[in-house]
Amino acid sequence: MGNVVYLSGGVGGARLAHGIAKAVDAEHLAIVVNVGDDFTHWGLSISPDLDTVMYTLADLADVERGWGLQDETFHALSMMQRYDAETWFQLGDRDLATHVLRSRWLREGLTLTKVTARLCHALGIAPRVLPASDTPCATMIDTAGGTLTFQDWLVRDRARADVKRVWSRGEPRPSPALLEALDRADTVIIGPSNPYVSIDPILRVPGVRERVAARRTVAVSPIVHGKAVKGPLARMLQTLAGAEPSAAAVAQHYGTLLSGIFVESGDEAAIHDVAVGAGGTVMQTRAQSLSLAHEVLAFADTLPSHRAR
Ligand code: FO1
Repeated sequence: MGNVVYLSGGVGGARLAHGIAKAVDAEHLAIVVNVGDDFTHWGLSISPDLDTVMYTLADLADVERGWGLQDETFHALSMMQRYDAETWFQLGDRDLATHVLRSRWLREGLTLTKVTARLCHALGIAPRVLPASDTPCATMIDTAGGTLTFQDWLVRDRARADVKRVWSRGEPRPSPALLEALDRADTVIIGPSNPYVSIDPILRVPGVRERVAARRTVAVSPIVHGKAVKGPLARMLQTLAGAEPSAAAVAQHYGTLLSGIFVESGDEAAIHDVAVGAGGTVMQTRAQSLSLAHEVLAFADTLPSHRAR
């Protein structure tokens, strides 16, 4: 399988990152993570998708919640409640150490890539975890009631408003490490993440889409039997693409970017112009994440190793 770049966002993306990191040697793997969810909260720089990947790879993640740390307490949060401060985004006490250190190092002038490398090194994470951009590029959600930042829409308002448009605010800039990882990649795997709010923000970073398009690229469908495993994707496909939620609708969204798509067995119907692999894509255990990683990588290896440039 050579050098692999894995694109990740959200909880589903992090789940498969765990299996990919076990299936691919660290020196042949780079995990590129969405930073469109990032925002400032309680005066701290929060990078939810980077933290979800980091905690998952370090086996510290709270598995059923999908984000934050296991064995977490929320005493700081309850004190914030007493001060009548914002508590809609639940930052745990152990989780706060990550946000405090990231915020301090960013203030000291380190890039988000460097900050992430320090945190991952301290947690004993071997593969490179690379932010999609070293500059802010916040995902914005246009709704009938106005424009919301991603976390306000998803968490504060519980994704109530229908999405009319998703866009990125800011000038995203890829790190040299990110472009070098893509230049060396033999295979790009797109995780079972929300294409609109987790993967498109990565593809919009200058230099990323054309490198992915020029390589063997396989996406893992985040829709299983017409339903999103987690989050608002099913409704977004209806409102943004006018499509009923399906693996075929996801393949349609990515279009010619993909060499192949890997779907839940039984979801192969109506997928054209792209190779289709199928297997068990729901990951409740680490064993299922590892077996899915092996199946996806084996499927990718059956596809032409490079694309017409
Ligand atoms: N998601 C929620 O739905 N509610 C929360 O209170 C919440 C807190 C939180 C704290 C730290 C963190 O890293 C992630 C957190 N998330 C929470 C998930 C976050 O909204 C992510 O952006 C989603 O997982 C989508 O990527």
